[in-house]
Amino acid sequence: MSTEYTFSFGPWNIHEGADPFGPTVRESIDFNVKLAEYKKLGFNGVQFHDDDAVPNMNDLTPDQIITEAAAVKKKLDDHGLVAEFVAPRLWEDPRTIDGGYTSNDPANRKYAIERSLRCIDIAKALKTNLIVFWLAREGTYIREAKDSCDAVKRIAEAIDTMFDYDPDIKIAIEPKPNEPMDHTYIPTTGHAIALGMLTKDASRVGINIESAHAILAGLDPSDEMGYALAHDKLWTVHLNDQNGLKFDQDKTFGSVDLRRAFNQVRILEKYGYGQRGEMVGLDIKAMRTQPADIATKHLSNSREIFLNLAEKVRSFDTAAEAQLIAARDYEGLELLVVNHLMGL
Ligand code: XUL
Ligand code: MN
Repeated sequence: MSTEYTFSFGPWNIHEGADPFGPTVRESIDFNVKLAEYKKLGFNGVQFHDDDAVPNMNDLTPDQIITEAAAVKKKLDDHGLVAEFVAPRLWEDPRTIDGGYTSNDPANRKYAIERSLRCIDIAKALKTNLIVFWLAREGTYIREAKDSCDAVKRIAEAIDTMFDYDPDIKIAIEPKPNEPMDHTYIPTTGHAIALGMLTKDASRVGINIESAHAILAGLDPSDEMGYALAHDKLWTVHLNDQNGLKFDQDKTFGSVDLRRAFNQVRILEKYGYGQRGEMVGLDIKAMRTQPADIATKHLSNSREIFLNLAEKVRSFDTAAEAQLIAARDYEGLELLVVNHLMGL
């Protein structure tokens, strides 16, 4: 059965182009204007950070936060869009400079947990039960600064507090090995799934695999997906691409390594990803060079590349593939794949 894919991206994927060495190069686009772009670009799902939905949330009471989030839900309805997930943004506040859940300062840990509970309130108001955890600053710049055993337990305890707060939410951890920290405590899919076992309910902890993060960990994104699928834990994805080991580039899906992208689509197709409502999420930034009026092409292009690769997966000669595998003729298999991707 061919999957009818539903695509999502976050409002931060339409952005001003600032980098650590230079200022913004494009005007900020209002959230409401961005929402109007989703359908035109072929997307139905909106990914949120908590403060994408309620920008000034640290200045509001819990009730005010819920009221503002409910107003955003109404806007989604007006545009025929749905919220895919909400992620607590725990990496910008001064209290999270040295980590949120893993900060050495108990007051800062308390802030991180309270902020996460407000994130759940926003998710509920937006009618999604999925929370994504990018554990940005839950790591170290130097080994001696924190206790890694304590840190892992503290993340699990924070998850337990969130599970106690709301019986319906599920948490999809988005592992990333580095950046902004030198090392993070939950760098890979395997770490994230095992972390779930330290919580009170492992069945509520799953995975969001970002292609670039897997590549930065020196791993193949499609194998990471296979690992999560084997555990029935692949609850969402952040597809993009990455040119080697450098900063997290968030490039257009398939733009660096088409075969690596083909293999991601191939495993998603093979295991029916999307047939239980999982969305094909993108986390892609337009190049800084891209003029403002065409700074959404990275999103529609990535969607197009994904769908074209899905066709490539469906039209692959699987009989020839099986024969070559049986003969252990992997050189032959290599040529079969490359020729297929070249349209030969
Ligand atoms: C950071 C990253 C985040 C998460 C959501 O590298 O990928 O945008 O996807 O918090
Ligand atoms: Mn991401």
